[in-house]
Amino acid sequence: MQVNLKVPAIGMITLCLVSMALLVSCKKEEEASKETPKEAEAYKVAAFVPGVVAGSPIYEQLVSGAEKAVGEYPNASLKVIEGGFNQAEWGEKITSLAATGEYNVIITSNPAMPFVILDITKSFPDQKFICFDSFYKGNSQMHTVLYNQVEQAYFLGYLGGLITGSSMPGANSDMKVGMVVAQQYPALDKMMVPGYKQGFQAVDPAITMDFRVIGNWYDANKAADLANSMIDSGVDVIATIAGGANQGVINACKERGKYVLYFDSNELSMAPGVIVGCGLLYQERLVSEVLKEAIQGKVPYGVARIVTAEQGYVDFVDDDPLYIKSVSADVREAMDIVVKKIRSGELKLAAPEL
Ligand code: RBF
Repeated sequence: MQVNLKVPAIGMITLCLVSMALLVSCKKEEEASKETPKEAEAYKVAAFVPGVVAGSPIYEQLVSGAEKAVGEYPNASLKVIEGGFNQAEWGEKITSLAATGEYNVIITSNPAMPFVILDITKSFPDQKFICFDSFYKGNSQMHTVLYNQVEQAYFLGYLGGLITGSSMPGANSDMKVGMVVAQQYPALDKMMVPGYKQGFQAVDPAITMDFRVIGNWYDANKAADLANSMIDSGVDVIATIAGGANQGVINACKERGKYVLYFDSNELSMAPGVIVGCGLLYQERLVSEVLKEAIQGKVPYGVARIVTAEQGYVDFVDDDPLYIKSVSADVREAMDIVVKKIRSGELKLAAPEL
């Protein structure tokens, strides 16, 4: 009897195990089929460039970073829209984009953009926005990431301070550095100007700054006029934050044997020996990372982040042969110490919330 009973019992157990395994595998398939259409759903990104791409590395990187992220997802696509230099038209142009209802996310970059977008979020409550190089918290449709620009400006200010007091061929006896900007805005006034000042004053508190405003992001002629007038008054090194108009500062310094400090990307090869220092923002990497998070539904909308040199998003170009060639060894040695301190977080330069 026992033997007879054992056979059907083993059969029953086997049957149970087989059906359980079948159930589990069906469940897995069900879950997988739930994920497949989601992954295959189109994910459309619009990149709104507030200005023009050419001549502005920070915008070039916005586009290349977005292309990189979208390129990794067969279902994702990217449309790039240049907003042009008339800032009064940006809101209207973004409104038209949001009104299509086509884009899962609209990305853009500069510190003014969250404020251009705020009203638009009210009219289009389903539209999501990611603003790079900017700070705004508490709007559930918007995620922002700000660079610690105090750090970028400090790198260049420190180098400027060292150069103006150096015996490099273009340096004179005046302890004067310059800064040319396209326009004034809170991020510039609260981070870049103070960071630059802290930098050159850390070299020597007696150094003064000649500060000029162009009035737009494209007028290279006016930028050259301003740079020439600064050089006339004893400036030997000029930091420039002026997009396409940077070219005017570069040309003036080239003609007069003076030095340029450049923000956002390594452009040393654009004017070797003239552009002697470059700050770096890893905007391409940041845009690509954040956009991939967006595609995966992981972006914390409503949150504002600040990224720093210690985290690897802000830096100074010290490994390019052109830097080594055009900046004297004593200046580079002094610069090395400060660069290491900022990279490691030993020298903390806090970025204010904007
Ligand atoms: N930076 C550029 O390189 N090109 C531009 O056309 C440009 N336009 C800007 C417009 C506004 C209203 C603001 C607030 C900033 C702009 N920036 C531009 C500056 C950019 O966001 C960043 O602050 C600087 O490039 C320094 O990293």
